[in-house]
Amino acid sequence: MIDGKKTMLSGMQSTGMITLGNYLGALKNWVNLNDEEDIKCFYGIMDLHSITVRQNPAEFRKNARTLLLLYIAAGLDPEKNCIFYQSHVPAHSELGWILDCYTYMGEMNRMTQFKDKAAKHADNINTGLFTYPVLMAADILLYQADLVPVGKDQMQHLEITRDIANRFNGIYGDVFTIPEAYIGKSGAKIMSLQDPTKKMSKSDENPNASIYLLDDKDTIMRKFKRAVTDSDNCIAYSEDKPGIKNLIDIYCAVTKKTPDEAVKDFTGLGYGQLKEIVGEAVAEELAPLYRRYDELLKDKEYVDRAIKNNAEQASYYANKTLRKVKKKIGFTEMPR
Ligand code: ATP
Ligand code: LTN
Repeated sequence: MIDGKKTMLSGMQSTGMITLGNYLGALKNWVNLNDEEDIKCFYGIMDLHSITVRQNPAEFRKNARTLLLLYIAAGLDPEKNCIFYQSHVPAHSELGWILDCYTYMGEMNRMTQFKDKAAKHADNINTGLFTYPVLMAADILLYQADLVPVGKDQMQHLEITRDIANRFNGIYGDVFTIPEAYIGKSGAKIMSLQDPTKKMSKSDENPNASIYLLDDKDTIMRKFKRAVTDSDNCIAYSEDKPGIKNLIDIYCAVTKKTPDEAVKDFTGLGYGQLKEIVGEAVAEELAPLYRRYDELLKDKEYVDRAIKNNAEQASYYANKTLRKVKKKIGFTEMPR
């Protein structure tokens, strides 16, 4: 709670161009939630998390800026919401370290994202990758978040955040709010267009596997045209037909229809037509975002001012919690 309002925090890593999966599974839900309820919202560009995987400096800086502009372009107003770079608020790193000392190796060893990422980056299994969930816990607990909207893949990280917070509160009294996960209404998991058994991911090496939020209409249509399906040529919503199911899920997330309604829309059509309709619907959904992004690119002053104001606001709340934590643990205050 902050100023008597429920508090929400979420974020994404700035590791690459965000995909339709990130948009439909996360960003769009944040925007919907924002319209629905009177909540104090914090959205981080989680750039400290991003360096668990090696980044090219120039690309890294650009990706972080693009992510911020896309948050705003998608409908998160930086004057009503606190949108900030994680690295602008040093309290994240500081609380991250403190919480490392209240987290067990055994707990981190169970994290499936660590196992997946370690397998993918076998040449760089750094300790940051291992303690990634502790930094995520710090992100959440610093703002006393009640709600954390995330995709299902992040549930395990949220559970560990609750465990760490309960452990800390058990020792020192009520310091942290215990956060709840918030899985949004359109929380569909969007799958890769090239391998519909794998999730669509911004770090996929095959650019045809993902729709990126700044892809133009031709590119979107081409990628859908090439999407992997099956050879039945029968449109049905079934786990046995992952390629078609994924196209229907995307269509439903964009049009707010149910799978039954969608299948009715497609009666009598072939796969080619299905792909075209889904492509059109996605291009239409993303067009305003693209336009707004372009306007923001030209308004550097407005964006820079928002970054600075929001970093100050985030620091204010984060430092408040951090001071409390340090006092409880017994750190010596600097003499005034
Ligand atoms: P990376 O490829 O760098 O691991 P990613 O594309 O898997 O990244 P994350 O940065 O891990 O994305 O996730 C950002 C948010 O988007 C999370 O809330 C996550 O649940 C959601 N998300 C990611 N991929 C999908 C997807 N394919 N479908 C639905 N939601 C997704
Ligand atoms: N691990 C998250 C990104 C993230 C996050 C957070 C999400 C970092 N810190 C705090 C919610 C709350 C992911 O989506 N990969």
